[in-house]
Amino acid sequence: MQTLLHFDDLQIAVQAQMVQSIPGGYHLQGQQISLLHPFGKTNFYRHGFHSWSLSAWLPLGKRLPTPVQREIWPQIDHPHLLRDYPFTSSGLAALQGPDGNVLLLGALELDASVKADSQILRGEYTAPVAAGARCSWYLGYAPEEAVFTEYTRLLAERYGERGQGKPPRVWCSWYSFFTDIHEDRLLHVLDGLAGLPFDVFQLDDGWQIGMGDWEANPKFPSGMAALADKIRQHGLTPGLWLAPLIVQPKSSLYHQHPDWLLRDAQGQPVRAGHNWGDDFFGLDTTHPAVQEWMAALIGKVRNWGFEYLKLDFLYAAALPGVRYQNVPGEQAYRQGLQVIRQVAGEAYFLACGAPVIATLGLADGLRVGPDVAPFWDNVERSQQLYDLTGPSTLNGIRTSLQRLWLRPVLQVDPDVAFMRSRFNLLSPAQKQLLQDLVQITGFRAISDPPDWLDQQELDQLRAFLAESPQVEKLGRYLFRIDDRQVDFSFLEDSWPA
Ligand code: 9PG
Repeated sequence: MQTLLHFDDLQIAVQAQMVQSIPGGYHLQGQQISLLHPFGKTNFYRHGFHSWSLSAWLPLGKRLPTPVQREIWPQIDHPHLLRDYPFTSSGLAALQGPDGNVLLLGALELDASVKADSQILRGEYTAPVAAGARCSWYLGYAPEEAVFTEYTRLLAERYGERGQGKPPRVWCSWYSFFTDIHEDRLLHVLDGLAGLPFDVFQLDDGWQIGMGDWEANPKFPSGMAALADKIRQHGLTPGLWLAPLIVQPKSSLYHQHPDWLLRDAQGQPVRAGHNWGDDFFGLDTTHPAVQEWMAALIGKVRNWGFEYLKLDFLYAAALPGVRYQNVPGEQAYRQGLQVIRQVAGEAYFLACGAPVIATLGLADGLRVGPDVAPFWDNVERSQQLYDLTGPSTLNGIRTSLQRLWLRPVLQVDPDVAFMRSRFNLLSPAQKQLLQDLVQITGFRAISDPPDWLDQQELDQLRAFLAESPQVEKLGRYLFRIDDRQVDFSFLEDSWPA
């Protein structure tokens, strides 16, 4: 049906199955929703599919080319969204009105996307919806903060809230050693952290045999339980990185259980990306044997003594494909996540590379941007391949800053801040911007080994971890931190030339 919706002076024609007025906006139903908007080439809020995917306000007139490297599309964004890039969005999208208000269309179920041009805003549940399934949407027009807050409230109502406590202060091995970690090196860092107010010591990628083979490799001769024990003896919570939903072709899982992989209509495994020198693939999380295997894996890691789990590359299980149960990608992924959440119990679960909406209510924290790096821009990837998800501080800040609205539903992780000047190409001002973003989110993670810091940097780190400044949001790009204003408006003009 076609109806006219009213928001004070604004009238919007909408095509939907059902329209109902609710406080603060409208509740719509329909597999497809079309809105005729009068805003022309206004600013569009794009929300990427998973943690690393571009989320930003972009003018509808801005032609941002599609990322070039197709082999890694899934690790950039949802392949369907990349086809009409960039004015496509996962779950929700928003348009800037001329009076300063924002029109937000947000899905309340999974597997939805929204796209826009200068006349139409169109929401769609991408997978065919089963008979009787709900296709609900929220539509609001109000000041930006209010309209996002209302949508978040509805998401929290539907999926539940987690991560209401104080976010942990984490030391993470990735942004200093990458995969070059080994037992002695980490024990040395652990000793060096004495007296610094961290909560978690988290091993990242590099401890395992491979994706699918989640056992300690020869660089960890004492085994994972012994290391977890050492971490606890130092007064810290043991944390571990895993990518439980992806497998490498060289893994034993890949050879032993080919039927556990997510496959395409031709029966080929769905490529989830390229990393560690090879393609990697996603698991079919609707398969009962996969669910059993995931439960056993998380149980094993908990038994080793790890109580902070950074689970990465999770989007792989939410890609389009043919599954044991015929459910769309995000719902299939969520089934798997429910198993993980149950076995994880009281452990802190940080989701990374994770479909955003489908993770709500199950993870305690969520990475909300691409990886940061000790340099500002990843020029080859951003300027030449038009990929704004490569590791760089600019890319990290850009997307994380436009995902802060998620904070009421879970803790938002903008990735680590750098204190070090050693092995770091960031200018003091760039380092400060990243530290400020981290303080805005309250999720403080650091990767600098204390050995790499001079005395002044160590003092800065101690203060950074010990003090929680007063933060106030003054605008889309403007914040007050204690008595300083921090301005991120350079992001409005941070697109590839
Ligand atoms: C470990 C890292 C760290 C990091 C995660 C994730 O090829 N890629 O596109 C790609 C994207 C992200 C990425 C690695 C590779 O980083 O975000 O914190 O845990 O994995 O491998």
